[in-house]
Amino acid sequence: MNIAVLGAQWGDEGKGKIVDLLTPNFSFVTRYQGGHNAGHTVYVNGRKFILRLLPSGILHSTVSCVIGNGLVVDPVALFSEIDEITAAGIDVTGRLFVSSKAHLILPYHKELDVLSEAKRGERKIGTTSRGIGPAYEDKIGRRGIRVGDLSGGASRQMLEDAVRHNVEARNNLIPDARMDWREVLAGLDTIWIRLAPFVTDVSVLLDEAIRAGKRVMFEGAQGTLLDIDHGTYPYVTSSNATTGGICTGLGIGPKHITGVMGVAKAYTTRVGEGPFPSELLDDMGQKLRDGGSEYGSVTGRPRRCGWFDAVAVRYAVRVNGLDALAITKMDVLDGFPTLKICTGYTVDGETLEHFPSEIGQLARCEPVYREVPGWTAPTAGVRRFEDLPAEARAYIATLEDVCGVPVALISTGSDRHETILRG
Ligand code: 2SA
Ligand code: MG
Repeated sequence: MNIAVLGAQWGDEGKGKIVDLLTPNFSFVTRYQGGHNAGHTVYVNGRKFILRLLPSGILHSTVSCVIGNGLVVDPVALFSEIDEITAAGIDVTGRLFVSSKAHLILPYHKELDVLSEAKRGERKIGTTSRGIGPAYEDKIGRRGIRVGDLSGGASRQMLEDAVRHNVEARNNLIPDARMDWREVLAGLDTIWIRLAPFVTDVSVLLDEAIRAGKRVMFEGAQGTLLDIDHGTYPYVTSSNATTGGICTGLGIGPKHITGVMGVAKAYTTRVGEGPFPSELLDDMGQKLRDGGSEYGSVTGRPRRCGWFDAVAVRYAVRVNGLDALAITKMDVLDGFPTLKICTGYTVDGETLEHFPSEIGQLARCEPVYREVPGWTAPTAGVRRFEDLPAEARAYIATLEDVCGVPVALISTGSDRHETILRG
């Protein structure tokens, strides 16, 4: 089985832990979209690793990791991440592959990200200011610079023209800017020296591996509701975090994806701007933030917290074709006397059956809640479903019922072992 593990909410669902846990069953772990805006936290032997651009499987020395063409790669961020894990005794030599077709995030993209946010004023997206959006803009605008363009195989003149054009365009946008395109070009030559050994045709690599019976995992970043097409546009990231992004982001056929697991927290969080119907702006929201340490793993921003939103997760089930859910951070709900699950939305006196596509309508949606009893005995660290308090088992059964898919995995703590695997 080649399975996808992706976010069923607004990101930060705890995908990193799930990917890390399942990795021993796979030969490859691949990323297909996004960039170093992701922050996948994995604890190994009590030690915390935050992976941004590298697939979470990198912590296992026998697994090969792939950065697909669908990503935007900031080489400086990539090298510093490689340095960090190398210093921790993890060697990436010969097992990290970067697509020659991935687009580069260059020094001007970050500034353009910040500028674009400032220009939007109150309508800002709340981006991670990593240059993700502007790099994807260049890609779609057909002026982007790809990893393989640095190889010298392509025309040097074309690369030079592209860099000059992009830097000049950026200088025209930023007041008093005088970035020198020659310096940027020289920087690319230095980058290539270090990047070259990792660069490959990822489509060929994966297709051959899968045909030879090797197992591949597809690791999503961000989440379904941050997807550029299916998320809460315009409050989204600039890539396809949903299953559709896997084929385009790696260059493989859909039949190579044999299963899709969605990861969702036992409640909901969101970082950045945009509508969030089940958001809790009261003490309860703060309690979830404190209990779940809900702060951006890359930017440190406090995450907005709310009850589990089954309308949103049902939507993720449909858009991604989810086979099952992994429910994370179950232990954060320990000790709440009662819990709420958002099972529907009402808007303008009408009950909605489906997650709305129009942002204005979503912003006006009122959650319809089902109140369920909490549990007093802790779920923290529990490893067998039977050992969960009855109310926690009932909570999971309700989630299965309202989301329409089985819950195959429950996380009861941050460590690999603090997990319930079902069937
Ligand atoms: P961007 O930078 O263009 O991708 O931002 C656009 C929106 O996407 C959201 N976004 C995220 N949401 C949750 N987690 C993300 N990764 C980091 C983490 C974020 C952090 O794991 O904690 O450290 O703050 C992530 N990346 C992008 C972003 O908030 C915008 O709403
Ligand atoms: Mg995250």
